[in-house]
Amino acid sequence: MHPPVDEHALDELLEHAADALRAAGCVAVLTGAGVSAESGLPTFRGADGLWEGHRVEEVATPFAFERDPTLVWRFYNARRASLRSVRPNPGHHALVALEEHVGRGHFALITQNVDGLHRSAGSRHVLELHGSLARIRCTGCGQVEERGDALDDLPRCLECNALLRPDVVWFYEALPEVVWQEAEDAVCRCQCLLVAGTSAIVHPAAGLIATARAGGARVIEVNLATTEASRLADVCLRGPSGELLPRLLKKILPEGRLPV
Ligand code: BV8
Ligand code: ZN
Repeated sequence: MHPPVDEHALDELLEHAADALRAAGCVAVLTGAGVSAESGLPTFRGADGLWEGHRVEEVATPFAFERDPTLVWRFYNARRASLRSVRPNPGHHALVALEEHVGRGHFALITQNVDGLHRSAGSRHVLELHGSLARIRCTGCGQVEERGDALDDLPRCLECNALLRPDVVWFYEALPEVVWQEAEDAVCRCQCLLVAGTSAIVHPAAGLIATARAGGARVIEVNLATTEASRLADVCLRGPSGELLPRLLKKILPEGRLPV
């Protein structure tokens, strides 16, 4: 668990972070699995870093799918099933309020998460770098569709009978070009990048933090622990995003009030 918090020091840091956000005309946010932890979804590299007994880097690859598509589908079907019982947490809702406060066209929420919780919380401009668990893609005809329902362990395309796959970006696969370009543009344009709930280990997503800094942006990190992003951050807020993001927004929003 994270170290005990000195409330006064934390509030000062929250004030610094609020100053950086207030001064920014354009804001970008980069999130990882940590922002969904308080919704009950396990992170990738948490205590055991295992998913259903597997390391994500071992099952989330095209080679694993080619070798044993049933194993990969069982891994994804378990995660898809858990989505049906989770809801956005106050951290997700705080980011919706931030987008509304900053204004469309001046805000981008870039996420590595595939759980769809930012969208279901109401975030509008969401760039899903690694795809979405609820979407599937045909390995034959390429058809893509939202399939939130339960799938069997070897789902096939109704059009061409080829194997379906989760529409997520596996390791050693390129990120979707258009989404990636938008994310790069957003961090180049922003004056403040808020990095929340990511270990900043996976590239190229993690590289966006250095890109923002190179463009002169202030970087704020919200995380339970020190990460690869911490050395690039102007302000490191240590604690759970579901608690710190609402506190940060209350400092920025007029009347300090978060929409319910
Ligand atoms: C590519 C979708 C090339 C699937 C995912 C060596 C160096 C650099 C790069 C590489 C390298 N070797 C290989 C690579 C490339 C590789 C990579 O980065 N590997 C890593 C492991 C080193 N990258 C790739 O393969 C990428 N593609 O490079 O392609 C290419 C180019 C052209 C043509 C062909 C190929 C593709 C990467 C995408 C992989 N897909 N997910 C799925 O989800 O099943 S990545 C996966 O990791 C998830 O998307 C996840 O979001 C992402 C990052 O993890 P985090 O979100 O950061 O989660 P993590 O558990 O690590 O951390 C959670 C954090 O939250 C912690 O810091 C914790 O303290 C904090 N936390 C916890 N609770 C809370 C909290 N914080 C706040 N509040 C809390 N309550
Ligand atoms: Zn097909």
